[in-house]
Amino acid sequence: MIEVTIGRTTLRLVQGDITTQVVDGIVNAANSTLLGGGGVDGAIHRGGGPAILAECREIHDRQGGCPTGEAVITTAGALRAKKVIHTVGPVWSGGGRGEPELLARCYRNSLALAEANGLRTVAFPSISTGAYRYPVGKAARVALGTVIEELGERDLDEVRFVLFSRNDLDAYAAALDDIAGDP
Ligand code: AR6
Repeated sequence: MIEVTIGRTTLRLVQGDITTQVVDGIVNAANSTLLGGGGVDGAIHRGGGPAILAECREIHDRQGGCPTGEAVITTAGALRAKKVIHTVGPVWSGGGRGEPELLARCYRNSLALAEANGLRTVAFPSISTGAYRYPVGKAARVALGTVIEELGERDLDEVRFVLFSRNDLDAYAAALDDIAGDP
């Protein structure tokens, strides 16, 4: 585990499964339909049960899903977290189509939604670096750079990145080292 303090917030990098984290809110790397998929999205819906999809469906019917870079919030169903924040990362297509800014908006909007809903502890997966093929080293810099910038504005106790593989944890650790100095 890697841990640094940014203002009043503890920023942690851990390797693990986001669905088992004991935090107020977990973030889902969803798609714009909000109606489920594979990867972390599939794991969250499997673990949380049908209550999550029911709320996603309501949002889908009300506002037509969720555009890339935006975020919405639902129950976490049977998961230990209280809420799931669903955000839609960009599909990587070389980096020249606004992918870094869109990815940064996922983190910004998710943190704003967390704070607006009174969540004190929030866990993120590595958004866009699976099915959406964003290179993990580049994504890690955007993710950590954005979160560290945002933490000046937000009243949160902990932001945790839950990386599924050792390789991803190493990429995030290297990015944190570059951005924040020796952790
Ligand atoms: N806990 C933490 N991280 C996980 C877990 C888990 N249980 N499972 C997978 N990961 P992806 P994307 C990691 O593909 O690239 C879905 O079908 C995974 O190893 O879940 O944003 C959606 O519906 C990778 O590092 O999300 C969308 O259609 C990271 O989570 C699309 O995939 C993200 O991989 C979104 O693609």
